[in-house]
Amino acid sequence: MDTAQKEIATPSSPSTTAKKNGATKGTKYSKEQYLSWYTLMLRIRRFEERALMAYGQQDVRGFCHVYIGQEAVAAGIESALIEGDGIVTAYRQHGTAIGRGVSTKEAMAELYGKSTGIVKGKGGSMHFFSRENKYFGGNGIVGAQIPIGTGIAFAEKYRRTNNLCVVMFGDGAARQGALWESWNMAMTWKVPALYICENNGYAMGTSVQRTSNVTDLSQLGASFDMPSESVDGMNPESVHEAVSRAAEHIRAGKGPYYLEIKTYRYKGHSVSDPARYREKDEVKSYQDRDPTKVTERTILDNGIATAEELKAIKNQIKEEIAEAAKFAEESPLPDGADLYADNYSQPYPFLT
Ligand SMILES: Cc1ncc(C[n+]2csc(CCOP(=O)(O)OP(=O)(O)O)c2C)c(N)n1
Ligand SMILES: [Mg+2]
Repeated sequence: MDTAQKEIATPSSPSTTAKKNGATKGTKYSKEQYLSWYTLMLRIRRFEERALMAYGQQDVRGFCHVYIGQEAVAAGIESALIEGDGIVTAYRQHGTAIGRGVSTKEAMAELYGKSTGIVKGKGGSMHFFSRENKYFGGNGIVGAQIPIGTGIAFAEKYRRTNNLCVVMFGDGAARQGALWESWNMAMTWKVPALYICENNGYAMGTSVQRTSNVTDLSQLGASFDMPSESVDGMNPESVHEAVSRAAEHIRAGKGPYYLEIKTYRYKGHSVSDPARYREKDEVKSYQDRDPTKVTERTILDNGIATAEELKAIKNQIKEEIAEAAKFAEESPLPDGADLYADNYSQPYPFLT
């Protein structure tokens, strides 16, 4: 990881957060915590704005699904986890990966398909992976990560660790059969899985209302007796609190927990979607509650930090993202000879 990035980006250590030590007067958390959320959300936002520009200029090709609007989810999850917890998610994943500690340089280089990318330019926008950061991807098949994450959680239980696996998916994936099979097994075996549905209201151009009789997606856990909550996803504080509650339950050995986190993507499904299926007012109503702005207001209104301190963070991020883009542009393309390296395979009959 980039050291410059680490200094301002690493979420507060979980113990600091859990004890809520040093909370600024009138607020729930410490200055360090608020600035950490703010910095991470801004880093993700600026990274993706720069990535969209690169796609627009055709410096980058292929798919690109941005997370803009959803940053508080990644930020609130990270601050509530402990060392060794894992995360697996879908293809709208740049923000989650950066939250895990993937540097903006490695992330940007991956979008450019360069050999310095987080998976050496072989994955692209949807398939980051970082064993070091216990980040298991990045999955392009809707819902595919749900059984994978259930298996990772099973492994934690099998190895008797105190860790859990966060298994993230969208409202569209919530209707995949893979989820129902995984949840049944996860509850039966009480594996340490935290299932998180990022309900941004749409699966490509289709709203939840058009595909689901039950539109309160927090109810989906009921038929498995899985503890479930609905959470405001436009604010890192509410996400952090819900994830902390869920993690406590899971670490006590009581099995899976499910959070439906209500959020919104400001942009279309991917770079090629003009998002004509929704009203401008709807988008604006969420932008008015923008998580970076809400957090900035909390910080300034409560005197947690000064406008100058926030300005310094903004400038640092601006510089960091410009450097990441330069790094990606100047990095070499992968060597064709590496094409078959790092592929996982076993000789038949596979499970020996
Ligand atoms: C199994 C499968 N079916 C269909 C698709 C095509 N597809 C890609 S994204 C998507 C929508 C998923 O929406 P959601 O789960 O809500 O995630 P979001 O894009 O909102 O983050 C679909 C249908 C796919 N990639 N995989
Ligand atoms: Mg969705």
